[in-house]
Amino acid sequence: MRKNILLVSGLLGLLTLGNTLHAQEFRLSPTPQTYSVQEDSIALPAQYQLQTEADEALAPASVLLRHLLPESTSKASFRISLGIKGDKTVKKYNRYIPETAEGYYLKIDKKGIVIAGTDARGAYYGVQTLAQLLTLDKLPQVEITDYPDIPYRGVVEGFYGQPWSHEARLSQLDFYGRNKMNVYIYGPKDDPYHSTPNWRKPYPEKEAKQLQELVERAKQNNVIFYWAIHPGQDIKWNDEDRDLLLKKFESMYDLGVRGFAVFFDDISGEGTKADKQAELLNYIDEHFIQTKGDVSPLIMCPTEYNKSWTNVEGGYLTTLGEKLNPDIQIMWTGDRVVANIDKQSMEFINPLIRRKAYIWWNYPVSDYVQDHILMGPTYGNGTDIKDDMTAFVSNPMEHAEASKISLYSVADYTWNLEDYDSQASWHQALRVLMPKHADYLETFAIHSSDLGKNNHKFRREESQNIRPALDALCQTYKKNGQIDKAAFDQVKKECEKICEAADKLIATDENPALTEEMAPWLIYFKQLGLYGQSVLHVLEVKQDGKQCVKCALEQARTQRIWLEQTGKHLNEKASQPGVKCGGTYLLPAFDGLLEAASK
Ligand code: 14T
Repeated sequence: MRKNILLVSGLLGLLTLGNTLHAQEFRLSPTPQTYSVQEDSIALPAQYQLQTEADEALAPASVLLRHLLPESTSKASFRISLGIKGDKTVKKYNRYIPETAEGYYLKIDKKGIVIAGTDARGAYYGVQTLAQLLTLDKLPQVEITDYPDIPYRGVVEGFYGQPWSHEARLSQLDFYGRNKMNVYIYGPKDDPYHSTPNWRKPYPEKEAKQLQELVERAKQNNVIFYWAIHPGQDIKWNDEDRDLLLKKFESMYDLGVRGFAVFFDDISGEGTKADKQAELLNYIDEHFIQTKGDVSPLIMCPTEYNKSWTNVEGGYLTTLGEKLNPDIQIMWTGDRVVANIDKQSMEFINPLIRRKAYIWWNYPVSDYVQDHILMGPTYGNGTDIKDDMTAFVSNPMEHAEASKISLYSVADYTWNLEDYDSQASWHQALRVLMPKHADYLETFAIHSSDLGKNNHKFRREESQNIRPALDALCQTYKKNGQIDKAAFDQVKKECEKICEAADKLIATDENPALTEEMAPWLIYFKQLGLYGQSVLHVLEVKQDGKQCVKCALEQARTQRIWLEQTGKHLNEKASQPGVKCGGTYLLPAFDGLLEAASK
């Protein structure tokens, strides 16, 4: 399969992988900007000679390369050159190296491999692309010129609820490195040392040590670790609190942190004043960020962080735009708290804040719909806004591993907006998370996509694969009691698939962290599949007239109670207790059929 594709693409010459190849076929992700491949692949040489500069910034790239290809010797004729624009090792290729920050040029041919980065992170991304190509049986002869559309891409752990575990965070940072995301912002609302009341206090020893470990892991993955503080609910605008905040930042700096953020979201009272916020932030910028010299630009989240909460006449954002030092980044969630971002939303905010907004995308965060788990495709953001923002970070679910479905696609989207294909990216994400159970995972995910009715009026497509059959079956049956045979068979098959997927996913050890997070929903999902089957059984029994209709009805109604009770008693401590999936089309369709059959 793979070889055919490479042959075809070889004939096509230049292509962008994302457009040409489909799910289950080989794709590089994030989708490279330009890519060409020769017809014949090469066998991976047993040994090679590594040529690179001893540059500390290149360490993550060369460590990764040596990990991928351990057999380096000084004698082999096959050469791998790894370097940064200006290095002797890649001098011959200078003109092919992209201008854009974090770009790289990667060339593989019979003589060797060249990985030439625009900068150290670019070189690292070149090696990450090579890592993906090395999963093929043979190495394709490629030439790739690649760079990100958005300068800062990543994740803000900014949700309410159970913060991610230390293990989950370590795994996330590796995932970001592999997928070319360069930002992780630490800001879980329910860490008391991030927010009120303890933002002034240093972390206890154990937490401090873990944060230090995270910073180290981020560095290995070329991810900038930002630590955010959320002081607004009780901050006093005096020198004492200002100095306490700086002291806290200083203690985080000592743990290795080189990126800082101040969040003023979701607060009331004194803390919301724009001029006071600006004064404090400029002070931090001038007396901490800039004096350190090795710290990334300061990030702030405003109190009016979305359009629906913005009172333009009130002047809050105008004040920030005018007063905040130009190098301070301002976050923005779009037209609403939870919203997709498009050209219009960018054209509203950028002039107001007099800089390009730092997008905080509130998806797949589920802290306001905790009875749902959001596993569907990632779609809806504009593909024409790459020049309108400095950053795009996603706020995920408290379910870290499940969030990777969406984060994988966020990485793909933010790297190359125009070539982003949400369906293909979703399919590939499912394969990355559970290679051997991807089809089962897809069955669960397609019915676990929508959020249900919610305060933010944010909805997602759900059960798209079976909607036409469900509609046909329900319509005909409700109209004249007839069964649309083709639709019936399709729905029946889907119910079987649901039960089988639930069984396989609960039992597999392929990705234990993911199974653990999905478990409450899988238990419900199985009952949903059984309920569907019991409803279809009623329709059949009623039609053939041979079996006891009353018994079948009784059975289906009991199964409905099992479903209800299962859903209610799982995830009971959440602020939206219980679990739900298939709630948008499957369950209403089954209920409707059962009601019609009861008449
Ligand atoms: F900072 C912001 F950009 C932001 O989105 N803040 C919070 C965030 O921590 C949370 O995860 C997200 C989704 O629930 O929304 C914001 O929190 C809210 C939003 C509300 F509309 C909290 C209360 C609200 F009423």
